[in-house]
Amino acid sequence: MAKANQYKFCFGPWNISQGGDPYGPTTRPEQSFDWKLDQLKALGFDAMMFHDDDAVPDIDNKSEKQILTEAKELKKKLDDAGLVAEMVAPRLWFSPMTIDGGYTSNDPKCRRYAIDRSLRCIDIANILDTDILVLWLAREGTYLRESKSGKRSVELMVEAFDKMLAHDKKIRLAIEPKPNEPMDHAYIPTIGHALAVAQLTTDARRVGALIETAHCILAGLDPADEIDFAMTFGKLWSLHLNDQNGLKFDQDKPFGSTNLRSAFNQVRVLERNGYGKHGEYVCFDVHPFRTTKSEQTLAHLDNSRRTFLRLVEKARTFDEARAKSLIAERDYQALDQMVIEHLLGK
Ligand code: GLO
Ligand code: MG
Repeated sequence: MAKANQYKFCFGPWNISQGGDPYGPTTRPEQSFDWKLDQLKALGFDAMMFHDDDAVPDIDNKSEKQILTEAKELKKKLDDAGLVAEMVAPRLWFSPMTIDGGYTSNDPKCRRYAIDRSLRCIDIANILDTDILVLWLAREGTYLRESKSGKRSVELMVEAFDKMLAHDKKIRLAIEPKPNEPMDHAYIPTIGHALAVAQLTTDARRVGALIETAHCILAGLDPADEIDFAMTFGKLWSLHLNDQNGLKFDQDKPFGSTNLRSAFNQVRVLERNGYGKHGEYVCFDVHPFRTTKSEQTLAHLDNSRRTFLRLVEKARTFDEARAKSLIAERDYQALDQMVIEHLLGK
């Protein structure tokens, strides 16, 4: 198996979830943040991802000073555990102020709230010593096409991104595109959209992307191609590997759970493009199944990493020379079978 130290791994506290869905209550008890951090360490992961309110709970009811104090306490806790923060993300989809979107809300007071909260989130990122602010633009879209203007919404997002870039000269914005859910349609549905919007900002070099497997599939796209596209621009700064069975709600299944060949192709392009060489992490944005019992509440994380590492080995032992000659002969039939047999093993 490929050695774990060739890639660095992380997950977020929300990835140890309780199994609640819109049709039924939770099926596992909630665990404390400290317990989750201990498990991350025990599993041998390297970093944790944070929403701003994972780092500073109840953030909206705290003063700026209190936010900074609590962020410093968290930093100490991470240092003591020998762990780091991979990124911080403003959770702009819970508050009553973001019901109709954050940066693209039709209400200027709500837009102000979204920007202010994002700037506080950058302050937290500074204290936690990460330069990545992840922007999953959950409610930047519409339920009703006539309720917002697409052009105006893009302009509002660029305005908001510019304020963040000006607030801190080192922060990098990693846009996490998703085509739908919770909204009917989102304004930045794919990596292409994210990188195009980056060009409109005052410092395009500091606006890049995070790719999530499930989000690409929900957009009807091939996650490996999306990864290749972002890496061609040097803009893949983080990664949420998971899996998704077709066009439905966002499932966040373990990596490789639905389509092993697609997972192999994602790993292969990561290998080919040298993902991780500039310190990027492999993050698993996965959830336990609702049916998972408490005793197995961490298995989806460990399993995703196991599958990833097995696929790294598959990518490294793939007969590239033979593949090249089959490509030259345009014998894609044989190439297809070669991939299948390689994945099936001896
Ligand atoms: C949901 C997203 C979500 C984000 C996380 C970080 O579909 O994938 O899990 O990755 O909130 O911003
Ligand atoms: Mg994600």
